[in-house]
Amino acid sequence: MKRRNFVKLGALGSTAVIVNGCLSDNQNASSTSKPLIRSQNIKAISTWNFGLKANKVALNELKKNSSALNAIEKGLNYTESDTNNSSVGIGGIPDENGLVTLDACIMDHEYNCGSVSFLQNIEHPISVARKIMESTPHIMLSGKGAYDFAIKNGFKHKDLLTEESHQKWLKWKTKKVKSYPEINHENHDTIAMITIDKNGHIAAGCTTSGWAYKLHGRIGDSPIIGAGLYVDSEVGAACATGMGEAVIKICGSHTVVEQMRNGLSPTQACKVAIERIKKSNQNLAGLQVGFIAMNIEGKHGAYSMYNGFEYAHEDEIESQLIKSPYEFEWE
Ligand code: SD4
Repeated sequence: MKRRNFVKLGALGSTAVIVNGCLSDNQNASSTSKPLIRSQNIKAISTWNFGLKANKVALNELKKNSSALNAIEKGLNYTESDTNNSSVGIGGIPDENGLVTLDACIMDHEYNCGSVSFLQNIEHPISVARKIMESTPHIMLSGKGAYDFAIKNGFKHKDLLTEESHQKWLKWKTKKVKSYPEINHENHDTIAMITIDKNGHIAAGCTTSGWAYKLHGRIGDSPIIGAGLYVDSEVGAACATGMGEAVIKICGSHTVVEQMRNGLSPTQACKVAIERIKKSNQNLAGLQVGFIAMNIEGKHGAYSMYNGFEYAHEDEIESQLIKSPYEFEWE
């Protein structure tokens, strides 16, 4: 990781937001004294700029009266197949051994969830996670077991390492001092998505090839229910992106949902989780984490440790890329 200085923004963090019209005061409207009204306006939010395209696919699904869960799967399948994205599915940056290993999980409005970790050679880990959720008594399958399950259930073996990712890995491998790329949308990030359907049901999913050049066998937060994502139909949903180790330590997405349960807005709730990450890590240099959240009223927000995080929002009226408020700024 390239070392750079960072400056604390403190209270400024939440106000130094470059807003694209969405993180306005109505984001702070929910309170314990006012019951939440379940939104029936279809919408999708997802992490990073590649979320724009995935949201469109999800919205098309929701417009057909399909479920929030179907929209998650279709939207994330799109990104998994997109070779331009180097951190999810095909074209994902490999681990230190040059192998693309994938983590994903999915959750619906009834606490049903499924997850795969350390999965190789399967194009659509999110669909395998859903299959586990819907056809087994289990929640998580990992490694070869997950792969065998996928093949048995009709998924096809596929080489996920593109020539471009392979070349980058070869270059990285020959470096004397191995450094890990900074976390940004070009080299290291998950797509995580939250959707609401016409019935007001909320669902979430995330899928990733994880930390670039990670140790072989490393599993991040993205397949861990409560860390990578969490859904509670009484409250809303949250998802994480960034340094998975930091997210796991604080059960990040569950923390965000519980803060919304206590009356905080999605943005405020995400901020509380980032503050907890600050407390639970001594070295914050380069430790980028971003959370997105949506409550059952359809209000949404995000918060990240550093500048640079953004999320995509789409409903029947507009499609936007929204810059997240953040705690620290890279100098
Ligand atoms: C992980 N949070 O594996 C995931 C994915 C990621 O930046 O790379 N996020 O830690």
